[in-house]
Amino acid sequence: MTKNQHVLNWINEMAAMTQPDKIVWIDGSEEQAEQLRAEACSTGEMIKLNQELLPNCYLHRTAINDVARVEGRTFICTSKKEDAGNINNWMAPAEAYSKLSKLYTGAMKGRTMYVIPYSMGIVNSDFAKYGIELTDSIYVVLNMLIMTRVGTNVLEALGDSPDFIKGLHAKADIDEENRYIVHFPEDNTIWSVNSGYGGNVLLGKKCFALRIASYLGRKEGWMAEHMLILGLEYPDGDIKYIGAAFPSACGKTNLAMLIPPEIYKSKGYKVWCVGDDIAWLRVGSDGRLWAVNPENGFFGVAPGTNEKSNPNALATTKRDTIFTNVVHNLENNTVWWEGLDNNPPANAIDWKGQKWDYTKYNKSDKSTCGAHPNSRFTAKAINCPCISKEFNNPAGVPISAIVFGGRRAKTAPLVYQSKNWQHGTFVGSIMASETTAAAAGAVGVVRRDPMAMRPFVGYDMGDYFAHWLEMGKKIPNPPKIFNVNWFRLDNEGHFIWPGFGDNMRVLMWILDRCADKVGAVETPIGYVPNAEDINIEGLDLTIDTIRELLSVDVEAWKEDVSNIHEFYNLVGDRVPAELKEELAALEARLGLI
Ligand code: OXD
Ligand code: MN
Repeated sequence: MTKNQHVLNWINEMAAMTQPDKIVWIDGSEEQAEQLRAEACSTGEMIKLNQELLPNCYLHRTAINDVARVEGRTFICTSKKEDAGNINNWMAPAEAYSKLSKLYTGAMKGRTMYVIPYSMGIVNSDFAKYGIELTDSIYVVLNMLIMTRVGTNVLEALGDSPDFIKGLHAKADIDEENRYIVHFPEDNTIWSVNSGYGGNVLLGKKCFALRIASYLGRKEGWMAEHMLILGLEYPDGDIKYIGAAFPSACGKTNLAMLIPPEIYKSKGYKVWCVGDDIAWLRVGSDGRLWAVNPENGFFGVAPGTNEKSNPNALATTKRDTIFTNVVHNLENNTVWWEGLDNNPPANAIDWKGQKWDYTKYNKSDKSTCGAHPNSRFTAKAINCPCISKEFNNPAGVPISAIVFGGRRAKTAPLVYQSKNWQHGTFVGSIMASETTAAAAGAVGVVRRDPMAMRPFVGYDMGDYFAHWLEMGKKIPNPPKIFNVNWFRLDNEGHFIWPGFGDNMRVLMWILDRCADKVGAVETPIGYVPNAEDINIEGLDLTIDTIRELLSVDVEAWKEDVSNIHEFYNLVGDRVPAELKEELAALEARLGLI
């Protein structure tokens, strides 16, 4: 399929080590994909679902010990330890190559090595970056066909160039003790072994599009971020785009596919999804920041997805979808998960492959769940009813606002705006989420997750902050930066803000601020809305509740500041002076110094 010697030599070398019985090149054709689906069904690797109700949909179960990303076994292998930083696990490249080579040796004996040429971003566009993943898993091939752009055209676009990301994945024995997800940013290489779970093995996603891409972005002057991208259309047809970063499991997919509340829908407002997880951002020739979603599909969490929380995601999964670790409903050969509806199937198999008795299901005991809490759907972006018409535009979309957010019971107000790019970078750098404590109203443990990138920056976190500041200097017309918190709790531990589609009310304020259409109140942490500027028409909330949601809890912030100091100390020497100055200025405004 290619004469590129860099590609061929590398494949030969990897094949000599892993010793597959045969090598199959993936060409991106439907015929080949169909053959592979049939093969996977014949071995039990996948189950073909009811083709009338769920055309072209399949079910897969991972090993029981292999159901999520493994941050503890994820490494950044730069030649100097300090370049990987204090937040990442580090191993010397030579040590990592030698350790993993032993695990790979002979690992594909009796198996087939599939060669997947893929592009992150639209082939031949300015944003595009190419990768080749070698894997012995048909499940990986079929997921990559959904999540990325795969095919011979990628090899044509690559030509004779050595500029591609070399990904090697072998299932080996799915041995947890020897599971490694290892990145060599200086060699454009990713090695993953002993896992079959998506986030660890679909190497285009977190490994390439975030960890390696963030490293390349710093070198080349662009950004790779853990952000959804959405377009909000006004009744006159104008569309404004927002990039939003939230830690995993904070509702990125739901926000990206938001259905406007009736008060907006009836006037002709619409929301379009460009991406739900990853954004690559570059400065455009017009001086604005432009974004693409480098992926081609959604790898979404199934539990909790339903007609109310995310009807667009649900509709997207009705065809061409691979479900992983959900309940198999034997009554009609379909799928089910907790939070889909109130009708768990009576005749069903759980994610572990065991007969599942739904009457024993107890909401507060995860071990009784039929679907694994991190069970997933892999679905095509183009099947999403609200996919943006710019999804396939190689130029991307111009970003008006960047939104950060996490789960905070008290500390963060519903929304606030930073003062400028530098302050906005500070706001992103102190992002945090609290684990939900069981006791009503109790505040959980704070995990700082800067820009929602803690597990995904492919280099030192302090250098990453510095890169954000540098980028700010290169964008003549930068987006405004905001922070939101949908998760504020009342004293009884209930969420105050309704969330879901109603989050649009906050996005409207954000875009009004970007267009200089609305005022704000200056507080020690930034600008918050005047309560009457959040539209509550049609909501069962009073303006006083909005005031409460917008209030800045100075005592909580004072406590938070010491946690921020600890985190900056952990990040280490490379935290930029500008951010330390922002922290000192915040302390002064809070009356601490
Ligand atoms: C994540 C994901 O864990 O997108 O962030 O899967
Ligand atoms: Mn994610």
